[in-house]
Amino acid sequence: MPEPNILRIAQQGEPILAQRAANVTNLHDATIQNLIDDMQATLLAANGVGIAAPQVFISLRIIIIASRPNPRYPDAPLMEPLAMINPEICWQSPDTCTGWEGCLSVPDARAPVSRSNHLRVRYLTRKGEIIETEYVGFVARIIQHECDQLDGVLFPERVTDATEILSEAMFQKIMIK
Ligand code: K1U
Repeated sequence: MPEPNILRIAQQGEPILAQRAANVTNLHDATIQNLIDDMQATLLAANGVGIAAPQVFISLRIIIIASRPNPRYPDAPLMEPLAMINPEICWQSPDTCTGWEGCLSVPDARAPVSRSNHLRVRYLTRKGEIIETEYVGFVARIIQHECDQLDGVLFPERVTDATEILSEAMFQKIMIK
């Protein structure tokens, strides 16, 4: 198994971030398995809680979710990085909550975004098992944020009041005591 690579992260404005990513059809190929390892290593190095393949310049439907407790979401679960291949949100609750988001592809911006509280997602594991399961709270938020990125949508498009977008420094000063 090759050492994982830390990949370059596409920044807002790169055309690949505005495209709909394609389904993975060759999950067992070494190129896909290595890409999953590289995405996990890149996510860890960037200190994020999620990443989507288009963010590393690959237009395929792969996301990694790696929730952990943090100052804004102290009750968030601590997860081993979980790769979801061809994820589909098959149900999402009408009840929503607003929470702060950031994005590795939109550096130095934080803003509140309204998302469903609860969802059901179907995906393939990296071994090819079909999983259908439910998530709530911060993990549900990360999944919606990452699935949006597979459809070419970055979180600033979900912000309803542009005056609420903060720089990282102001976010830390105002929101994190
Ligand atoms: O670019 C990304 O998709 C990663 C993004 C995911 C995300 C953050 C917050 C809400 C939903 C989805 C990040 O991880 S940016 C880093 C960040 O905001 C963060 C890091 C640790 C804990 C909490 C947030």
